[in-house]
Amino acid sequence: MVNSLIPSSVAAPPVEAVRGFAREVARDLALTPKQIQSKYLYDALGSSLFESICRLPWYRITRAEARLLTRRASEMVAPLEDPVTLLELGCGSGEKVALLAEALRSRRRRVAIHLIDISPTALELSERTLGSLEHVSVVGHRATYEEGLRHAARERPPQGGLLVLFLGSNIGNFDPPASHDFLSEIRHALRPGDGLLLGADLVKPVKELLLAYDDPLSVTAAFNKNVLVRMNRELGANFDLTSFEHRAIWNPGERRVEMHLVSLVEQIVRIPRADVTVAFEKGESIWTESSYKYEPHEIVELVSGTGFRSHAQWTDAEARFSLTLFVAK
Ligand code: AVJ
Repeated sequence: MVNSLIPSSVAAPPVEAVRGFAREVARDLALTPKQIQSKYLYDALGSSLFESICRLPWYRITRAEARLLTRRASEMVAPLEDPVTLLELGCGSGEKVALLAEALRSRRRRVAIHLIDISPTALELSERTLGSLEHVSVVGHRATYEEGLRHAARERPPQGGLLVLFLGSNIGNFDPPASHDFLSEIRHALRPGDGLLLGADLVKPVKELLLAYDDPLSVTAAFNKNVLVRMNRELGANFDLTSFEHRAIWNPGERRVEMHLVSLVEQIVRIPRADVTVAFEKGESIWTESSYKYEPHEIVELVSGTGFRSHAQWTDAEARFSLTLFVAK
C-alpha cells in the first residue's frame, strides 16, 4: 500500500483545527473522569497505527467484515434501484466499498461513490483503490459525517437508490443516545427505499475482547498513547510518555470496551496552547475511547427506532461480527 507522506502527514494542521482541538481538550480534561474524544486518535500516525491494528491476529473485526462482504455483496446491493449511489462514512482504505461496487458491475450502469472522511490520507488512499474500477465515479468529501451526508444527499441524482455504509463497528464509538441521534440524522438524509448497511461487533468472551484492545505487540498501546504525542506536537504539551500506560477494560454494565491512559505517578502536565495545567493523581486515567458491543437483535432494535426496517442480517460466527442491512421507511 502506498501511503503518501506528503503533504497530508507533514503539513501542519490548519489553525482552526488546532484551535478546536485545544478547546475540546481543555473542556474534556476538566471532566471527571478526564476524557479525550476518540476522533483525536486519528492523525496521520494514528490512522496508520489503526491500519496496523486491522492486521493484528487479535483484532478480528476488519477481516470478519471483509469475509461477509466478499461472500454476500450481491445480496447486500440487491434491494437498491438503479442507478446506485454508494456513500461510505469513514472510508478507511476504500476496499470495502470496492467489494460492493464490484457486485454492481453486472448491472451495466455507472455507480456513483461518495467518500466521507475527516482524514485526507484516508480519502487519498480510497480514491486510489477505487480508481481502477472503470464503472465508478468517485467524489471525496473531507468533512464530518454530518456535513458529508448533507453534501452527498444534495448531489445525488433524482432517480435511483442510495446505500449508506457505516462499517467496521464505527457505530461502537457512540453511546446509545448518540447512536440513536446519529442514525436519525442518516435517515433524514435519505429517501424511502434507500439502504443502510451497518457493521457492528458482537458481545463475546471478555478474554477475546481484551486481547483485541490490548494486543501482545502493543500496537494498540501505541495507537492510544499517540494522542499524547499529538498534544505535545500540536498543543505544545509536555506529556511524559513513559509515565502513562495503556489500559483496556471491559465495562459489563455498559457493555463496552474502554481504552484509558493511566498516569503511573502523581504529576502535573502543561498544555500551553489549550491554556491549561492538568494535575493527575497516581492511577488516575484519561478515558480515550469506548467500543460498544451488541447482541444481533439489539442492532435491529436500535436502528428500527429511527425510521428504518431491517432487511437482512449476516453474522460471522467465528469472530462474532455482524452486518445488518436496513431499508428506509
Ligand atoms: C475504528 C472505532 C471501530 O473501536 O474497534 C481499535 C477503533 N480502537 N482498537 C474499535 C480501535 C482500538 C475501532 N473503531
